[in-house]
Amino acid sequence: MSINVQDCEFISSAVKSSQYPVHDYPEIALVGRSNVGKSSLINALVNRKKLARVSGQPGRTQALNFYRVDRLVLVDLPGYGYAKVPESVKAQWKPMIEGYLTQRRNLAAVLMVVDIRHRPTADDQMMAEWIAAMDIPAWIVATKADKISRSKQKTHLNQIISLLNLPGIVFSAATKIGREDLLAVLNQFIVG
Ligand SMILES: Nc1nc2c(ncn2[C@@H]2O[C@H](COP(=O)(O)OP(=O)(O)OP(=O)(O)O)[C@@H](O)[C@H]2O)c(=O)[nH]1
Ligand SMILES: [Mg+2]
Repeated sequence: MSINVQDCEFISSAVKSSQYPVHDYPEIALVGRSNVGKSSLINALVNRKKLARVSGQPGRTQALNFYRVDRLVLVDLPGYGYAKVPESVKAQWKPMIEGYLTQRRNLAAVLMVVDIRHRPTADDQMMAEWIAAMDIPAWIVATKADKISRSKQKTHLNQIISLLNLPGIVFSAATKIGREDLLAVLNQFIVG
């Protein structure tokens, strides 16, 4: 059976584990640098403009946000690697992201979102290594594909895959290219 994206809702935000929602669904976490398009990806998946909050300002998502989509929960994690965020805020992000990824029992898979136009940063490489070491399924979603030509999409994706050592898919929240591929990935985690 395939995922019913129309059946979706915002559950809650959390800045610490005691605030995580209690449920039995598998969670798919979205990690990635600030402003890469994690929240936009969620909206594109469910065909809504405003389920997840998107903004032109990087560093917008400063908490974990939980969205139920059918019998899965997507978790929008705060973006890392944005220089202009105050140190005090950055100091809170790392434990927020790492705490979630290491402790959350519901965690079933990770989607690492990167901008297809750019070479992954040192932060991205660290995150990818870290995810690989966690031993749970993970994919790179190379988004903003609408910003480059089709031929570049292929070469860039291959470069990103070889640097980060994870399987990858091309995506665009603007054109929804790759949406079906991503839904196929998510379908694997629907139980019952
Ligand atoms: N052209 C294009 N723009 C996109 C795409 N995805 C996101 N954007 C734009 O990129 C900006 C950042 O998008 P967000 O979805 O807020 O990014 P985020 O990763 O959630 O950012 P943080 O919450 O700061 O970590 C917004 O201006 C979006 O409209 C895409 O696929 N194509
Ligand atoms: Mg966001």
